[in-house]
Amino acid sequence: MKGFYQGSVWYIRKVTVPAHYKDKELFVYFEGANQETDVFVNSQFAGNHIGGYTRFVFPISMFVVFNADQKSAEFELAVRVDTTHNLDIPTLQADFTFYGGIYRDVSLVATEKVHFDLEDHASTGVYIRTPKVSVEQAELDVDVRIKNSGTEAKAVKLETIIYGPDQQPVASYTSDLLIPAGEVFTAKPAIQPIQKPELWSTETPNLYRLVCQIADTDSGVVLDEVMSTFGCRWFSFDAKEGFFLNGKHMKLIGTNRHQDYVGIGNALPDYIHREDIQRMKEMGSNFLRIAHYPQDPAVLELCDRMGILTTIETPIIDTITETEAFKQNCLNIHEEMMHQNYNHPSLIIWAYMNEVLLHPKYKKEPAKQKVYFEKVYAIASALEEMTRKEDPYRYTMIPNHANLNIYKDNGLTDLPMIVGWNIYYGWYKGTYLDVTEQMTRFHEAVPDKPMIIAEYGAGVDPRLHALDPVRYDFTQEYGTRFHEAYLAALNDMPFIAGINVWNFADFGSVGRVDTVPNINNKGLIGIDRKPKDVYLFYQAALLKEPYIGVAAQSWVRRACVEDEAGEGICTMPVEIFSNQKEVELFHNGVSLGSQTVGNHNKAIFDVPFINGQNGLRAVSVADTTVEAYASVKMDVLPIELDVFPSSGLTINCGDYRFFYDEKYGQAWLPEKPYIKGSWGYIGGSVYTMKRTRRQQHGTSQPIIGTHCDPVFQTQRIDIEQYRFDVPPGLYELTLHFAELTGAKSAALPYELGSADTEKPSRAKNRNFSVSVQGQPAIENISLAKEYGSFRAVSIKTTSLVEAGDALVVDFMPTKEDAILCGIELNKKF
Ligand code: GCB
Ligand code: CA
Repeated sequence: MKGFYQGSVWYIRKVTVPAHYKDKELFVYFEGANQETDVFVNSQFAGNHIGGYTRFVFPISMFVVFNADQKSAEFELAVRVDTTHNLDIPTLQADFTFYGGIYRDVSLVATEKVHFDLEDHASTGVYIRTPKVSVEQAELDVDVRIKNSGTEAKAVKLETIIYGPDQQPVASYTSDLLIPAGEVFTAKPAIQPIQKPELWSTETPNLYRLVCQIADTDSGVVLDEVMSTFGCRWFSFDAKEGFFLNGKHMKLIGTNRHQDYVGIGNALPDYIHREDIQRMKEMGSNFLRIAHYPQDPAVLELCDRMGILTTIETPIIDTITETEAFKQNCLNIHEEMMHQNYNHPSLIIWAYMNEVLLHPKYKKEPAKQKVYFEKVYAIASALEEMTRKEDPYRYTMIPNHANLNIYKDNGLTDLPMIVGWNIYYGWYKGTYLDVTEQMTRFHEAVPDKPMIIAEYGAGVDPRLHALDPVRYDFTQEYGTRFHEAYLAALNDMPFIAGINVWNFADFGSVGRVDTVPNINNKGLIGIDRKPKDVYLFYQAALLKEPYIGVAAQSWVRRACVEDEAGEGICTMPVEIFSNQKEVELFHNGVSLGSQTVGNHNKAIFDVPFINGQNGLRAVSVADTTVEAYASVKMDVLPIELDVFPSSGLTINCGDYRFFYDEKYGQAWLPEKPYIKGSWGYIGGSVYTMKRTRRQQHGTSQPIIGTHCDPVFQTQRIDIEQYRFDVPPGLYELTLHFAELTGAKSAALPYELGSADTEKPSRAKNRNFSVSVQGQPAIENISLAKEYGSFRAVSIKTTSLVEAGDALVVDFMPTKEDAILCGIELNKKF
C-alpha cells in the first residue's frame, strides 16, 4: 500500500537485571508488534515472530551473562520489526492502515526453573473450559501446563483454588506432581463442580477467579502462580431463533472495532481500549466483533467485566496467497489467538477470513480460479478443524461480503457453525429498504446456519449536514436514517442472531478517499471518539435506563437564511433521541411544547433559531431528571442584504449540504439561486459524475491543500454570474476553485457495490476569466495547467460597491466552462 513506511526498524536498548535473576529463567514477552519481529540479545538471535496482532515470548536466559561479583547484569535487547509487504503473511490487503512496529506493551518475565508454561503460544499455560453449566452446577475442565527447564526432575505441589465473585473460595484441589527435567507436564486438577454458580451474563458479568500455585514439595517455597478469570454461562445459536444466553433469548447488538486513535496510530494506551469498551456499554451494546484481528488484552478483559459478548478473528482478509507458508502462518496465528484468549467468558465465537472472496484472483482463467478457490477452502477447513479440536465449546464463523453465491458455491457457508454477512445496501449500492428482502433471501439459501450481520454501516463526516440527505453524501442525517432503518429491519428478523455496526469509531485507512482523506468514517463516533448523532440514536434505541440526547450536540456552529425577510429567525428541525414516551424541548428557556417519541426513538422539533447563542434543553416529561443539552451558535443571515451581516457570507457552491469546518469554527451555507434583493448564483449546474457510487454530485477524490474537502469536491459548472445585492461599501471577495477532472488517486481498496467507474480522465483544459463590477479580477486562469487537478485554489479580491449598485461577479470562459466551488464575501467598510 502506498502512503506509509514499509520496511524494517530497529529498537535497541540496554536492560539491567538484578544479580538474583542469575538462576531464573528470563523471557521477553510482547503483547504485539506488526508484522514480523526478530529479537536479539547481546547480538545473539533469540527468536522470530510472524503476525502483527498476537502475543509472543522468547526465552533469553542463555544470552545473559552474570558476573559473580556484580550486583546486576546488563544486556542489550535489539528488536527488528519489519513491515515489508510479505505475500506469505496475512493480512495482505484490507481497508485499514497497517501501522507498524512495536505498539503494545513489552515486558521482561523472570520465573523459576519450574514454572507455568508461558511458551505455549504466549498463553498463561492455564486453560479453563466450562463444558457443562446449568443453574444447578458448573463443571470445570482445566489444563495446567507446567514446565521444568532444570536438569533434575522436581517434586511439586500444585494447588488450584477457585474464588467466587465475592472473592470467597468455593473449591480447591491439590495434587503432588513430579515434573521431569526439561519437560512440559500437563496437569488436570480434578476440581469439583461449582454448585449453584453465579452465572455470567451481559447484565450480571459475574467472574470467578482460578488461582494456580506451584510449590516446592520439600521446602514449601512457592515457585510460580497464575491467576485466571472465567465465567459460568452457557449459550447456543439457532438457525431460526437466534441466540440464547443461559437459556434466555437475546438479540446480539453491537459494533465492530479497530484499534487506532487520532494521532497515535495503533500505539494506544490501555486507557483508550478500556474507554472504548465503556462507551460501547454506555451505548447499550451487548456484542462486539473484534475486527479484523486480535487486539490488546485490555479489550477482552473489560468485555468480561462489563458484560459484552464477543467474537474474535484471524486477519485473513480479501485474498490469500497459494503457498504452504501462507497457510501455515494462518494456522499459527489462529492457534496463538486461541491459546491467548481461551478463558474469556465474554468470548463466544472464533472467526477467521473476512470477505476472503472479495477479489478472487484469476477472473479470466477459470481453471486457475478453481484451484485458487480450492486453496481458500483448504485453509478454511484446516482452520475450522483446528478450532473445533482446540475448543469444542465455542462457535466458529466466517464473515463474508454480500455475494451469496460465491461463498455458497465454494463451501464457505457450509463449513463454519455461523455464517457472517457484511452488508452495505443503502451505502455502496441499493437502498436500506432492501435489507429485509435480501437477508430473507440469504437465510432461505443457507437455512440451517445461524446468521450474524457482521457488518453494516454508512459513512458520516460529522461536519456535513443536510435537510434532505441522500445515499453516499456522508451527512449525519443520512447516517441516522440509514441506521434507524437497519436496526428496525434487523431486529424484526428472528433468524438473525446478532448484528455489528461497521464501525464503532472512525479509523485510519490509507487507501481511502472520501470526505476526509485516509479515514474510513463509518464510525458511530469519530477517530477522536466524539459522538456523532448516530451514536445518540443507538443509545436511545438500546439503553434500558432512561435516556435522552439532542442531535444538535455535534453541530454547534451554523449559518442559515432567515425564514421571512426581516424576521431574523431561521427554523430548523432538531432531532431528539430518547427511550422515554414523551419529551419536551426548551429553546433559550422557552418551552417548544412536548411530543410523543415516535418511531426510531425519535422526536423532531422545529426550532426557531435566533442569531447568536441558542440553548437547547430536552427533558423527559415523565422524569425531568432525564435531560440533555446542546448549545448552538447560529448566524441567521438576512434574505435581503440591505444590511450586510457581520459574519459575512460563506457559501459552498454546487452543494446542498451545510458544512461545518470544525477546525476554523466556520459555517458554510449550501448554495442558492439568485433572487432580487438577495444573493446567489446565476446559470450553470451542479457538477455530477457519471456512473459513480457518489450519486448526486461532486467527486470523492481528496483535495490537496485544504482540510475542507467537501467544499472543494463539489462545484457549479458552467456558471455565468454570482450576484450579491449588497449595500454600498468596500468588499472582500474570495473565490474557491478546484479542477475536478484529471488523473486521480487509486480506486478504493474496498469496493463492495457497483464498481467505481469514476474513470481516470484527462484534465479539462478549461480557461476562464472573472470580473467583479466589470473590472478584471482573474484573467485567463487555467486550473489544471497552473495548479494541477484536485488542488484547492483560493483567490481574493476587493471591490467597491457604489450606492445603487450590486456586487456582480461575471465568469467568462474562453475554453470549456467556468466553475466555482465556494465563495466568501466580507465587508471591509
Ligand atoms: C467491509 C470490510 C471492512 C471495510 C468496510 C467498508 O466489508 O470488511 O474492512 O472497512 O467494508 O467500510 O467498506
Ligand atoms: Ca462546493
